[in-house]
Amino acid sequence: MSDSTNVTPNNLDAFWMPFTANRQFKKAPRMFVAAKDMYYTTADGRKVLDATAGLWCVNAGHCRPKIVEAIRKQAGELDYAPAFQLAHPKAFELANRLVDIAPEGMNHVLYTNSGSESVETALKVALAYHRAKGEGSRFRLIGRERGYHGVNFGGISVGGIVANRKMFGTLLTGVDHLPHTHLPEKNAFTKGQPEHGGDLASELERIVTLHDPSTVAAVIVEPVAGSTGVLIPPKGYLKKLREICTKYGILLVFDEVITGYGRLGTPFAAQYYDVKPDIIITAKGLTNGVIPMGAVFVTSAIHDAFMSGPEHMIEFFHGYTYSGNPMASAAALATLDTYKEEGLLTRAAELAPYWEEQLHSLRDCPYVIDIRNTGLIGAIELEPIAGEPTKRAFTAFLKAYEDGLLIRTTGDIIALSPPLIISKSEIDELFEKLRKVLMNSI
Ligand code: PXG
Repeated sequence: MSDSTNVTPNNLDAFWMPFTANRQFKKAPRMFVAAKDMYYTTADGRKVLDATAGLWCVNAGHCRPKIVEAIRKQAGELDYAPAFQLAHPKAFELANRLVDIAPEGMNHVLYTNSGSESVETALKVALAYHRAKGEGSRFRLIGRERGYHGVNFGGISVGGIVANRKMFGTLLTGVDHLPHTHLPEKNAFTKGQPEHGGDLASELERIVTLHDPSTVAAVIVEPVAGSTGVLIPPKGYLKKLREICTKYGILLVFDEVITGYGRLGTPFAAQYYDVKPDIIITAKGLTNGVIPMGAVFVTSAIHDAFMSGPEHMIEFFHGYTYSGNPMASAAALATLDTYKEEGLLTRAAELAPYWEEQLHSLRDCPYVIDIRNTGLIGAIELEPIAGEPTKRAFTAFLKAYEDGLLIRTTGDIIALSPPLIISKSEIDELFEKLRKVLMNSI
């Protein structure tokens, strides 16, 4: 007899997997069939400690009862309601709850189904806002090298990951990029915010002046860049970006897809760094990763700029079939309840010192050239094997998986971002396992 935990599909060919080495994976598949709290269960029945919160999304840990129950209940009560010109109460209740935990003044929420869609939504709001105010000449968008803003055309245009851009033609026009802030020769083994690189924010002034400020609509950055290997903002950097944006009437957009919902020990990174953007992009942790959903926060000034013209007219020509859909809204409300009841939106602040100490204890392991951290995020950068970039870290990933630990790698960087429910003894287990991997296998 088989049950859902021991079924192995007999043909892996049809599913073209995302961001995966498909041929390699299909020769030796890695499958999860169950999860609870901090652990996955593999198809061959092993427990794997989740040091990545899935893909930075399962902030409250896996299969949490309130969230499971809310989804079950919602599925039997109201499965779907049209998103345009009609609604259901939970979408409004959720927006109010979100505004309550957001930085002051971020009073309105647009729903999406992913981080990538949140990015497109934010960029479109930014362009349309200036136009609504009679400043349609502001069409330029400024991103940053090594930025990741999802995989849709706007996001890869403002993004700064070469591999994600080079195959896809001309992308959006009118985009420029700030330099990235990764300066390992100066900042290696920094705990928290690096000392060097804050002045790189001044590059924004150069770029804006080059194009003329009247052509620039928005600047988009991740407060902490996750996908390109955990790049923590140098001291003063984000505040300086804010100053320059304010000076020239440019919107500042924080992409908080990974930093949102407690990752740094405050609900959002904007609060952690005490810098107020005009737009905040979120997804992932909003529903604990359980049902796809994103939310874009905007200030009243942005929202109100659209609320003119005849009242029967649509104010903003944008939205998705599944914007704020009932299942996702129910999952998000239960997620926020779980975060609140367990203090998870601030728990990373309590754990951060212990996390930092344990993480940096790996400094003596072979090939470690940098370790960096903030909140419940950590990165270990390894010296690449000559002529074979990414291989050392990927080998560590495979070995860790075999040893019962899920890590994430990007290039030769190991990124760690466990669920915010992790205990000190699970932190110990994580770093004991990782030390063994780094000492023995690569
Ligand atoms: N913005 C940021 C800052 C992200 O980190 C997205 C947008 C896109 O979100 P969606 O939901 O469309 O994937 C992301 C996604 C990793 C990793 O391991 C990071 C992401 C996704 C998958 C893996 O670093 N971030």
